[in-house]
Amino acid sequence: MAVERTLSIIKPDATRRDLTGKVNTKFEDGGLRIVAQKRVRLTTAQAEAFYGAHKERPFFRSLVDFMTSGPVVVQVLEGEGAIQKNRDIMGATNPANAAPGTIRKEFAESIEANSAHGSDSPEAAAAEIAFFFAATEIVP
Ligand code: IDP
Ligand code: MG
Repeated sequence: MAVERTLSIIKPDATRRDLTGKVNTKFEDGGLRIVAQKRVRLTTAQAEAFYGAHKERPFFRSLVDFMTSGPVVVQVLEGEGAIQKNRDIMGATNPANAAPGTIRKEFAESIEANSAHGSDSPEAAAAEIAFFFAATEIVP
């Protein structure tokens, strides 16, 4: 398995409850290194663009409102098979279906306010990392 990078976002429900450190511990304990990280407040335009693939979904407007409701921590995670590993550490989208010990099982408030985002493919990871970070901001 090759070393990969993936884009992670600690969502507003988690920053509001000061869970950034606990989420990061899950990543680091799971073999992912945080090679870039910044805390930002997304604008509506940024959130709409980032979730553009979901534009036709019924929850799109609510998701944009949620993602702009407070600070997020955007980060690049690096490691062996990082894209799938991050998805495994996050758990299922709906916390009701997430496995024990996952971020979403332990921390998520709802299917929408589910504490973390992770890229779902190499193509998405490359695009999402470039959306938030310049190459010079990623320090392996
Ligand atoms: P993922 O984050 O596990 O990849 P996606 O299907 O890509 O899940 O959905 C993106 C985000 O949209 C989810 O993380 C969640 O915040 C929100 N979302 C997904 N499905 C629903 C839903 O049925 N109702 C409300 N929000 C949803
Ligand atoms: Mg997704």
